[in-house]
Amino acid sequence: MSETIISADVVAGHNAKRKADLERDYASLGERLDRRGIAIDAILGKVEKFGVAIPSWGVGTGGTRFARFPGAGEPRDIFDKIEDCAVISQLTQATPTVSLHIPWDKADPNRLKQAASRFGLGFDAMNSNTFSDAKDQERSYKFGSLSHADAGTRRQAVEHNLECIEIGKTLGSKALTVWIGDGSNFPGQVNFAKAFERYLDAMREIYAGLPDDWRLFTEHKMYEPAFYSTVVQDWGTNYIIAKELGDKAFCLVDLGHHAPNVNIEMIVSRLIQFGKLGGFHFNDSKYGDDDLDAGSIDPYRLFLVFNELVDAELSGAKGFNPAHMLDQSHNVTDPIESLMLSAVEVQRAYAQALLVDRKALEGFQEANDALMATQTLKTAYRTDVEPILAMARLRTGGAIDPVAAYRAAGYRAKAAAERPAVAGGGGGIV
Ligand SMILES: [Mn+2]
Repeated sequence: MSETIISADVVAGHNAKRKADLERDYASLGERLDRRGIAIDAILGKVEKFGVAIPSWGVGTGGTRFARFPGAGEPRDIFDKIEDCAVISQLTQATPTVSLHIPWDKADPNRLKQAASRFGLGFDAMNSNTFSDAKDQERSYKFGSLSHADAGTRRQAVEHNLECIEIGKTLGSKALTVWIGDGSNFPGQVNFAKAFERYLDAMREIYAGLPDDWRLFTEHKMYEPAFYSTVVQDWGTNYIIAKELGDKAFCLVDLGHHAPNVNIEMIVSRLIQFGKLGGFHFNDSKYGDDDLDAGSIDPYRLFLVFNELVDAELSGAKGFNPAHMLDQSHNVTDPIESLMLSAVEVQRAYAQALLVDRKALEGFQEANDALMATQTLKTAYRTDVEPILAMARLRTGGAIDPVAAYRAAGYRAKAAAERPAVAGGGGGIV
């Protein structure tokens, strides 16, 4: 039995006050879904099994490009971060794994493993960092890393990624996510083709170091920190990379890494169709890589992405096994509360997508009935699935209302007393 950070009595007391209402709401929703030919318990079973990884950097207070305003009780190191992740996991029962970022989270891998397993947590994809300089690093990444003009700098970046794989092996991770900030700020600064060729060569070396049962995820981002050109700027380039590298290479889709109004769900469909969807960094944005809570700006888009995922799941798309991760960074909310709600929003989009009447949708598509086709999606999206999500939490030991339980437990105040503020803290935008 894993340890819990919030007292089990607090969670039990919280749930006891809400359980009767939840049971009524669940029964009522069950009756309405039954009329649509949907068995609520089958949806509940799928939701209970659904998990999304917490990024270790998400529990620290992030920043804007201009300033960082540290919050009370911020984690001082990776061990504090693991405790915060354990709270999220305990109350939501939707986040069984943590995704580490090296070197921010560098520590003895055996100690890390022990710290996580205390709370029943596992490790998701490892994340490398060649977009900023680590302390005592020999060569700078100011002008790039895996695509750098200097062979020694590229070598250093390759070695760093290989080290991330080594650490991940001990932790039981099965994937490496690579995002680079390489690019240029001025026309003429970089030769596009040469930079991409250097990147591919470096990635081939990293790929060669991948264990057989691992996957390599590459993450595209349309701009920033390089604003004129970016080496891995969109899903097309990302697809080329995955194709060039081989069967263990897949594309990672960070929802915030696209231009506003881009049809991300269609990108997801394309990557599924050609067997190259690796996974997600879920978040939301208004303008760019805002790293806001999942579903906070456009929950319908999150649903439409899950509509594609559920379609692939139900149709048994070959090799379909996307990794679900959050990626967000906060300045104005308590990161634990934000991450809990993001996990719930991702789960909500999944549950809603499970409600789509796919047979009817296909019929409307075949008949060119645009109005009824789109209404079929809306019917699923408009269904309030909160009783299913809350019931999943109740049945698996979480809290019916995770934020209310978290606030009642006074965890942040306790953390603030135990963790004096430190400089740095390793937040970031990824
Ligand atoms: Mn990301």
